Amino acid sequence: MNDKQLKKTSKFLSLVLRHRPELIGLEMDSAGWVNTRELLEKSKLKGYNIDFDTLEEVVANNNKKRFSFNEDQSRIRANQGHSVNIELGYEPVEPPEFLYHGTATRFINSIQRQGLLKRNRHHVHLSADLATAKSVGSRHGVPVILVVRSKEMHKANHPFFISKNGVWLTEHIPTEFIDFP
Ligand code: HQG
Repeated sequence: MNDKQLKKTSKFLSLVLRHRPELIGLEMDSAGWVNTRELLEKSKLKGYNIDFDTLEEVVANNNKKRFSFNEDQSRIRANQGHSVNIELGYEPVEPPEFLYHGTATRFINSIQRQGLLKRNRHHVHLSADLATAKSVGSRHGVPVILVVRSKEMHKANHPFFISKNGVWLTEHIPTEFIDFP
């Protein structure tokens, strides 16, 4: 399967596994898992004919490792980025000294007032490297990278989590912990 087709499949999976399972009548459990066979059957009914090999390829090769199977591959879920109300069950972990958040210049004034908000998602998303933060920011406009003093924030009792694909997550980042450029 070529990159374009894989990307299209990944986008469709992001939509149903993170945001709108009801679009294809898919049942999702409280941890975000769906039945793999049911996902394929119900996708097909809606005109997305994905076979199991393609699904495996997306899970294994998707550039951000957005999805995971359970052990016997009977269930699948998105690793992060949900807007549906589920509980991923990640354990709190101590973050590094700094984490990075890529955003767009046009949001800066508002972030200076409110801190970083999770908006539609379950968490504010952060990365451990600058390149990822820059590409995340570019999705919204002219990118700007905010440095979050994560260790200090953690010491002040804000829990941090890391998703299976290495995205750092936290509830809200007050402005006092953000270094603006
Ligand atoms: C901004 C991608 C104004 C925030 C990426 C961001 C990520 C504020 C936007 C994942 C604000 C929300 C998430 C405030 C936050 N005022 N703007 N107070 N607080 N914002 O897409 O972090 O490709 O929900 O800076 O790799 O861009 O989907 O979040 O610009 O990990 O796998 O509001 O999505 O992963 O945008 O991206 P998003 P995000 P996937």
